[in-house]
Amino acid sequence: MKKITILFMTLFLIACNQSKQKPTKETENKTSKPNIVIIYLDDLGYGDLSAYGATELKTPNIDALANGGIKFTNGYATSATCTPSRYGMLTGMYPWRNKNAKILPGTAPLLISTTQQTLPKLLKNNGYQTAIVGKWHLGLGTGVVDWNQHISPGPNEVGFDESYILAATQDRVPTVYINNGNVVGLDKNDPIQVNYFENFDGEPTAISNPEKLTMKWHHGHNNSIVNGIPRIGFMKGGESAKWSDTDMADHFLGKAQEYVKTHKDKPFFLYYALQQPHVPRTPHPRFVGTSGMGPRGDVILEADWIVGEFMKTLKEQGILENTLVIFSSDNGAVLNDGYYDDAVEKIGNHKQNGVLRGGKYSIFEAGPRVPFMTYWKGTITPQTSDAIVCQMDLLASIAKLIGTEESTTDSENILDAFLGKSKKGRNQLIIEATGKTALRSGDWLYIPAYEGKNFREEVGIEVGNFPFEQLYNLAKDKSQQNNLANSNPEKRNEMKTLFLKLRGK
Ligand code: NG6
Ligand code: CA
Repeated sequence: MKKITILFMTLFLIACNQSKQKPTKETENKTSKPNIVIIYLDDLGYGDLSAYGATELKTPNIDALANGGIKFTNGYATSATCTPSRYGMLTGMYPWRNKNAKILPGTAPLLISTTQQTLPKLLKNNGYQTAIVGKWHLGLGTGVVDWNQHISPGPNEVGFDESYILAATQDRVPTVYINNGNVVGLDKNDPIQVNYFENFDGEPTAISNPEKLTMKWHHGHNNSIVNGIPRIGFMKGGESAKWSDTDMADHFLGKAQEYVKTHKDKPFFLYYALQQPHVPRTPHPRFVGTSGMGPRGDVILEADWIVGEFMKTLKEQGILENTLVIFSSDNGAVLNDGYYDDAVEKIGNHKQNGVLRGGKYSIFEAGPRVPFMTYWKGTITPQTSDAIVCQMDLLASIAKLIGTEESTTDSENILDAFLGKSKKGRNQLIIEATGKTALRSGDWLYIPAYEGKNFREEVGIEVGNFPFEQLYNLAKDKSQQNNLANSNPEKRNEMKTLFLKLRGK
């Protein structure tokens, strides 16, 4: 009798346990609250991956995401440069609504208001652990930053529980890592000073001491020298805190892997912003010469390896099927972005922007249209999608995914497109390039008349400025060769009216 009671009680307890814990955990983790990782490259072009048609570079690890998930052919950053694109993605707002959303110096104040909605805030408020590892470039502090004290506000004040970042770009000072607002490895007896207007007395620059350079500057980039590389901006002190350029990719990978390992037991959001293939291109010695295309190709292969290692970590930690991975780039490709590094000379047959016209800085498609994929093993069915999707839409779409709603002004819920349940994304999108905007609507692209030069010689890119309007049918003319503005005035006027309405003019 006694034995039977114990047996029944044990069975009852097991049953309770199963019904209480297992299903709840599964529903929570698998369907409504997957981990979310954004892997974001810097200046990777539409044609830089073999999954997107590159024949001269092989990127098997990133291709695995494209081929095992959704490869978007009409995936956009909001902009053709870094700061506005990151602003758009993290806030869900068009960057042209904020007049300060342009390429920022390393000393710029925080661009995102601490009262603004952001993707990490949304997730944090819904039970996620949140972190950024890598490039920030959205400003820090409120005015003059003292790099020797705790630096705030920054990523930790706009929704990230944890941050391990470089402040601006790899070519801008300060060339140090910042961990939750504190410069890493700083010796208080050797304080850091940063200035974007004038040099510190007696400090070497690329102009005064060209013999100290291991990399030559082509345009800009002739201020302070760090690790033999001339940078934008002047910096003094902080010797022990200076990063190693060639170790940067491994360094960030280590931080991203560590984060995954230590946070895998609860849902997390990791924004992993790699620095490649932005200038200065500094592959680790084990990747030097691997592409035959010079440092730009080498760092793309390095980034591909890094992505593979990171994905392995998700797998080894047993969370691959419970993690939505989004891969993209902040803007299109540029070859010469200010240093002599053979990017132009060794390009061979590689088409860094595929068939798209323009490049980084350009209102033509190669500016904002970038590689874009969503990957979720076991949940997303592999496919190619022509849906128009923008990084800005992640906020409203992810809100929907985790069972909440978000109606910021510009982010659209296109979750079904991101999960491959629909081939329809947004209808319209305003794209931006160095302050100039254009309208994509369906297959059509309308660019207003703009003053200024079309061809920017120093970077060798057509930025798209013409003193007349441009209209393209992107379905038939992906390379924007036939301006239909004159031959199709009806469409042109329809697009113009819509553009002015959406732009609020
Ligand atoms: C430009 C830099 C360029 C790059 C860019 C920012 C010069 C002449 N050029 O001003 O090298 O740093 O800013 O790139 O200084 S982005 O991808 O972060 O937007
Ligand atoms: Ca960039």
